[in-house]
Amino acid sequence: MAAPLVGEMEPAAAESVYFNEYPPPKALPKHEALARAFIQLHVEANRRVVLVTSGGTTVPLEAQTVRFIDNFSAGTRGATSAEYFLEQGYAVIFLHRQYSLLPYSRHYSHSTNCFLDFMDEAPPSADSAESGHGSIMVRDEYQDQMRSVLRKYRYAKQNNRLLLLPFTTVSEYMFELRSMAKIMRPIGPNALFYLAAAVSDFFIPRSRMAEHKIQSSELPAHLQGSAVGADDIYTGENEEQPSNRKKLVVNLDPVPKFLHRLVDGWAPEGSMVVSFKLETDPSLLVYKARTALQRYSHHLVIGNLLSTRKWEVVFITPDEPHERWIRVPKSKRSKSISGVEDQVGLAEAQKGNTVPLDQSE
Ligand code: PAZ
Repeated sequence: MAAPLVGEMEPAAAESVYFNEYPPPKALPKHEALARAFIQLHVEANRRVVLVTSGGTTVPLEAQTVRFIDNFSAGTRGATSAEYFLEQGYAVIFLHRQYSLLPYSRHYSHSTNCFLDFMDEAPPSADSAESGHGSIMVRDEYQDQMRSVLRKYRYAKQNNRLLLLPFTTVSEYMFELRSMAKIMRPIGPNALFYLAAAVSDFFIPRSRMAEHKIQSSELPAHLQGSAVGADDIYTGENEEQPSNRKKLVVNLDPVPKFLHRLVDGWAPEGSMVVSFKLETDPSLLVYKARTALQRYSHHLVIGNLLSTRKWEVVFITPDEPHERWIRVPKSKRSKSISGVEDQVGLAEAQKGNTVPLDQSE
């Protein structure tokens, strides 16, 4: 009989197999030290602390990674939600995909909202004309918005309310999540887990991963061993191109679902756990969100569809009404500088800027 896949084992066994297979991320000890100091500070202040996870995890195809599988998430939901939690007085541990959107700076990043478009050179003064170095300033029309974002950012930074911790791969994410949950135990019922990251569902176990860059063409016999070395990666003849080029067939295992372990083991007693469920097929969304809630017995699943996620979500709860849709009406959807519809925080939507789904535009 074939050995069970780690993603199919019961949760405690999957945890020990999975975490023994991977070396912990190099940055973990530093992140743990930062998180301990952060938690101690906020325990003393009796402040609520939320762990927000944000952005997508990668699945490396090689141990010395050249190629990896990724997903669409830019971290908009996580970064936006973190700002709203900060506004509500929470301290935020922001566990995010490296280089994805961050709270506050997200307003001025990437090509849709490039910070350079908000800036101008000040008119030359007598001094600057002489030196040739005039000041740079924010354009008049963006002063108010930028001041408001800057003040909130400064407040969070100066008051130690925001801890930024990056991850890249799915295994780094798992190690970080487990450590942070355990470090948050002293927070008790003041702890909240808000799991908005898009975590890979499939991966190549470390034991079956190629060490080096997978080769796309035939190597001389004396070099073959060092280049491939993965049972999982089949580089067979490419029938459509009968040359020495190879097909790449990748065999992925299911990633173990550690939400069980978070709810029943890692997280502080009495804490609240909110997870997200993303689908593309509208007919599956509520079913999948309900199934997740029943399976992991946590507090809330927020369901969203890829195409409408920026203005429509469904809250699935164990208690009445079990299913509640929140939609931001068209007129309230904020626009970025380029006119692209921006993410509106769920908190904003819940403040009343929403209409029931059946009455919406
Ligand atoms: O990062 P983003 O704002 O583009 O997307 C957010 C999201 C859709 C990844 C998040 O809301 C979510 O649903 N996360 C869970 C995904 C899942 O594993 O089902």
